[in-house]
Amino acid sequence: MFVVNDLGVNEPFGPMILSAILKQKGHETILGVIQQEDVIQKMSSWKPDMLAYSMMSVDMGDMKKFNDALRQKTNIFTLLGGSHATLERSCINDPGIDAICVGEGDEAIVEVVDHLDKGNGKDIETIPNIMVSEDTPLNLNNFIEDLDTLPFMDRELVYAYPQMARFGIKGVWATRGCVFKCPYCFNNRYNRLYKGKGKIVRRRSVDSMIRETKELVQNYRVEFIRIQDDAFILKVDDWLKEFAERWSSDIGIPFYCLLRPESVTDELAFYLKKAGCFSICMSIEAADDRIRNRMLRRQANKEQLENAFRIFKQHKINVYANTMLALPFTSLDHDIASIDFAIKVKPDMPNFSIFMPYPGTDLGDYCQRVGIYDSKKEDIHFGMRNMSPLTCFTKKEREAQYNICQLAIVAVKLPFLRNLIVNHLLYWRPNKIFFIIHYLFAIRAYGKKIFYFKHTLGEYIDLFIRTIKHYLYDFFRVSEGNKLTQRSKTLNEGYTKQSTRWKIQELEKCLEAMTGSQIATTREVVPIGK
Ligand code: B12
Ligand code: SF4
Repeated sequence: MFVVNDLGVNEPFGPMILSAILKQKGHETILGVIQQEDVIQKMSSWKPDMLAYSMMSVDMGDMKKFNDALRQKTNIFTLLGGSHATLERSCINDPGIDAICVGEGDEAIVEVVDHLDKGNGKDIETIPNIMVSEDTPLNLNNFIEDLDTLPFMDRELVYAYPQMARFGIKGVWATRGCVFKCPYCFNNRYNRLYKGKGKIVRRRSVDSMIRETKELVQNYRVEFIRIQDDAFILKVDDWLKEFAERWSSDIGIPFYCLLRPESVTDELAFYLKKAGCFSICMSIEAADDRIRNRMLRRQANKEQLENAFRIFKQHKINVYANTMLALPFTSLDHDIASIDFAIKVKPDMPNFSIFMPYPGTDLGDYCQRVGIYDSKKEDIHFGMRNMSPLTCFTKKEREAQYNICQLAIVAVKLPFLRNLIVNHLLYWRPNKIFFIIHYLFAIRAYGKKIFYFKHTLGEYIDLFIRTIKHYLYDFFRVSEGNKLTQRSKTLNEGYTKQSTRWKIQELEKCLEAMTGSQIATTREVVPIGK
């Protein structure tokens, strides 16, 4: 039984692909969703032999609560995979977890299930990518090179949930891997972990992607497609040209995908439009050149960013753009400069999120190393719409950053309100009215500009209920996540007494550390505990 924390509007591709592989080998699978059903009850009627958790770091708090309760009742074998287990491998120390899968699980999961079937669970640590304790030497399989050998995802696993089946937006994928080195992202360390184990970016054939999408369209309701790859297209090549031809003729459904701004050319936008691209996601991350290009190792300069936005406007492709706030040792002026840049380039959906120092990333580890982040897990198990867990900001700064998250979208959409927001509202106490204003602006921008399709009235109501539920869930976690732990509070008091000059020096050091290669890499290739 696969277990995920929640199902939002995006399907969990990891379990869907692993489930398809297991079914191909004759095994049976089912899904359990911690936030949506009584998984323990479902287990007692379905009687699985193994629980296969697929979790991101944000899910780990909820997952642990569930698993601890489960452990009071049963001794079922538990295997944890996904991005958290891959980068934060010390999670194997949790006595409730029997094994973790590091990296790609496509081959490993079959071997684990076979071992369990044969009753020799003891040898499981000999399976590549699997660790049963901190001392297990990490032996990784090579990256799967030919993605066409993978089966199509098991959609039924997720669409057995009626709200997922009837939702008009469905996801597909074309590539695995991303070559960029963004220090706040999983991929940078992931690639180092897999160094020498194959090509980082692998792409399935257009034919395979089209056949899977056709099957999807024949069997389920599909009005709009989300291509979930980290960076879908990097340049104009034969693959893109073939994709543009075949998607428009064989599928003909509008889609959304993610790109890097420096890859954008007029020709690339032309082929995307030709294929039927309706919207794209392309991040700004920070307006300040040094922060964007040195701390965040992004490669586009301001002109390239402006140019990319202009090109998409010309081709009538809508843009969803992320910007990160509260980066280590930055000031509110940096964040306000990011609002102003977004006002200039006018993304159709401007999203502002608080930087979270995810474990096992270069920037996350740096924050720990210099003592501005308390790794006590309560802090990180929240999304990017909480106050910053970094202790280098004053309470006033943390509140203002949080308000930017809520109100920057209003400043971008209605620039005449920019001064009111930047000079006054940002400094108000965070409140529920700002939260609701954000919800209304975001839902409209997503619905009209990014994931647009014609909804029936029933669907509008359904979507409203689902998104409001999601937001309320966030809303209550936000209040909880906004509290600093006791240790962080003490650290915070110390840091906030420091001078501006000290902060500027620390910012310089951080820029230097992220630009250079001398970054703590304890979790890289060496197995933990060695
Ligand atoms: C699509 C996506 C989403 C989607 C859907 C996520 C989902 N339900 O799967 C949405 C938009 C909801 C999302 C949200 C967020 N995401 Co996201 N997301 C991704 C993305 C781009 C692709 C995931 C994917 O489908 N990959 C393809 C599949 C095939 O790969 P996979 O899931 O990794 O599975 C493979 C292995 O991991 C393994 N595996 C996975 N599960 C299991 C289980 C078992 C038992 C085994 C054996 C193996 C195994 O085998 C699989 C096949 O090889 C990844 C980036 C990435 N490259 O993975 C980020 C990523 C997972 N997201 C990330 C983050 C941070 C977030 C957010 C917290 C951001 C935010 N806004 O706050 C939110 C969390 C929302 C929440 N729950 O509160 C981080 C996670 C970092 C971490 N340490 O956990 C990633 C890695 C990107 C990054 N910036 O580094 N995300
Ligand atoms: S481009 Fe995106 S997916 Fe790739 S490393 Fe950077 S943040 Fe991660």
